[in-house]
Amino acid sequence: GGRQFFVGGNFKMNGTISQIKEIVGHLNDAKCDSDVEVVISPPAIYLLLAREHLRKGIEVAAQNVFDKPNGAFTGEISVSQLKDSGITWTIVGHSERRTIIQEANHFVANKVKAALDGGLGVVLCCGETLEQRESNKTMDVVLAQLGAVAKEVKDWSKIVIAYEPVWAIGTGKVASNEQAQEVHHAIREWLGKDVSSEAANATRIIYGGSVSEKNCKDLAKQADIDGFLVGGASLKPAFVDIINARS
Ligand code: G2H
Repeated sequence: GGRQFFVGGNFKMNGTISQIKEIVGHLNDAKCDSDVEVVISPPAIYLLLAREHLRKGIEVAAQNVFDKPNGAFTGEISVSQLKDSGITWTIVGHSERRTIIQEANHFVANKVKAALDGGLGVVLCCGETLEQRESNKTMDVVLAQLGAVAKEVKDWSKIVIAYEPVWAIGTGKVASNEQAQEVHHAIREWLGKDVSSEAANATRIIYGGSVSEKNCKDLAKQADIDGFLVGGASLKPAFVDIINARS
């Protein structure tokens, strides 16, 4: 208990200038619970636009970052460039990057380390595919993803863990309250064993995968669910209902 509720909006590769302005304007006018940490993550090309129009108190996250300092890395964006632009968070290791772009666990871990070293907060994603779940490999997969980070990073105070079962992402097939709670609890136990008891108590573990204004309230009641990473629904006015899931 005592962990601040965290709700992230992952816009993925969606939006136009006018749509981003509209979403930001809606958030600026919305009544959000004051004790919820809210972070939105538009595509890279709109990060500055969102930061410029968004009110104070809501932060902006990149959807990805590179693990090396500025230099000859065509197409990439550095931690220091995000910082310079007022972007204070980054998502790392989203399953769409792990599966479609084939980012490996160690590459994801290097990005987390670079981001933390440069002073960014990190939403670190993990989660299993349907095939892995059905062959009882859920925790092996999730702990291999998180364990790669634990090798590089001792201080987890600026990491938010997002558990996103791949089979629940964008499918409308949300994990049940019990399925999500079970994995969140196991992640917290692992933090206690392999990182520190402090990390186990303080780290926010948020759920992602077809979160909607309808299913968020019951998920938010689970003991180890400390918020959400919202994809599709973060583009809609219903995002505010998800931010306020606990009220
Ligand atoms: C999971 C989630 C946001 P959606 O990827 O990261 O997306 O809510 O659309 O399933």
